[in-house]
Amino acid sequence: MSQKVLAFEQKTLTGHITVPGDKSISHRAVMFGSLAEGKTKITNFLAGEDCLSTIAAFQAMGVSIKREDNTVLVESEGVNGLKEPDQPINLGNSGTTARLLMGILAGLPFHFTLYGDDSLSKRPMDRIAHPLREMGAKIDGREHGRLLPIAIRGGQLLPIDFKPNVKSAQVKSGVLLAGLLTDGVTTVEEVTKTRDHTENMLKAFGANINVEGAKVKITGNKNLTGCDIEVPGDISSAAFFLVAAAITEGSHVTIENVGLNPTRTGIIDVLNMMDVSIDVMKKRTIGGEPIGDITVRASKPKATVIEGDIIPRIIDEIPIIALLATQATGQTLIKDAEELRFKETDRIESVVHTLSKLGATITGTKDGMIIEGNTKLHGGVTNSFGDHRIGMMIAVASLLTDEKVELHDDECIAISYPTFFEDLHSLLSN
Ligand code: SPQ
Repeated sequence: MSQKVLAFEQKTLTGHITVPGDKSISHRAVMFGSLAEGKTKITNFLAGEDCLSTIAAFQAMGVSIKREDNTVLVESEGVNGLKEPDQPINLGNSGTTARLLMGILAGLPFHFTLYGDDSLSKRPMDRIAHPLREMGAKIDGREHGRLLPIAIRGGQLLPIDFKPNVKSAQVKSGVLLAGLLTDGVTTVEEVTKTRDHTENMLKAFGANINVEGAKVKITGNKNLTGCDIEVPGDISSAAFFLVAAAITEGSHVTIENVGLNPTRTGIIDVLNMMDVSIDVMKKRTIGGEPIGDITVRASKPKATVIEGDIIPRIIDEIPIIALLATQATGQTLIKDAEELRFKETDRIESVVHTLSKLGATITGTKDGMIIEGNTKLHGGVTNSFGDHRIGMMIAVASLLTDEKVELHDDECIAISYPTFFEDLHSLLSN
């Protein structure tokens, strides 16, 4: 495990950067390209470790996938060209690969074994195994299929009408992908809308999928056709620099070509709610997804209450929002975010532990956190616990400390943002 000493002399961030491609969209582009007949060219692909696990999984099923830097070419004969893998499939650290892939594999006439790293092996898979079993899938694994390693004997499935009891785009997507491989109409009805990249992109690949309010309907057994996908910059990665600029004196940062899908832009709403100076410009659309440039200037943030339907729209940004709240005037409350407990770490526990170590006054609750503002943070020895978003939160926190911050296990940042430190250094050196 590697470690970094974070001690920046210059702490003002200025300039323009682009962040790497969106992780959720990159995964889906490889998966749907592999299910589609013909060629799919993916540009601005995120070559982070999680998305590389998705590529390897489909290569193991015989799909030709070639990558040169951030461009990926998928050539597939479609669903009928997929083969049974010779070996168990390693999902690494990636929850998205696990849950979406389970939906696909359940409908293929083969046997699969899936496993992941220590973190992924603790994350719940029953949320997707249950509806897939209802559709007729044969799934077994540790704790009756709640935990990886998991074995799937795929085959002919039946469509279902499904109302998930967790707010999860991965569960919705896994069921829709299983639905794609059945005869008939599968419906997923969410209480709170989660990210909708699966719905948008399946349509672009030619699936018969319709969104009617909170309901998504997919009619199965429709062949997909390869297409070109340009991946927007990942707003979840941009969030680290948006917050860094807001809380460091004199900063002024623009992040270009960031994805602005409304199911993902809760961070912009939160920054506005907290009185951060933020502008979104040059709004346009690429490959069916809205994008734009976001500028943030150093601000005097104010505390807020974050709860309800916004939570799925900021779920991956909550660690960095918690850091922002330590610098706000007043007490910030985050509620309804129990899903944080099922991420790469229990992100309520890991955020509270880490920020407390750096001097924050923060308390974890069952479903969120209570964070006191106006806090002077100090240096210390920290650990990402293998969670990329905790690692990046620590790096941004170190911009607020007079003393050095030791970050242990920093290499996990490559899971979603391999060039994070290069981009940070470039903004600090202007
Ligand atoms: O893929 P993974 O490991 O689950 O990654 C995370 C992340 O922080 O990058 C969550 F830990 O993002 C998820 C996100 O939280 C990616 C995702 C997707 O692409 O569909 C959806 C969200 O998860 P969920 O469980 O709410 O559906």
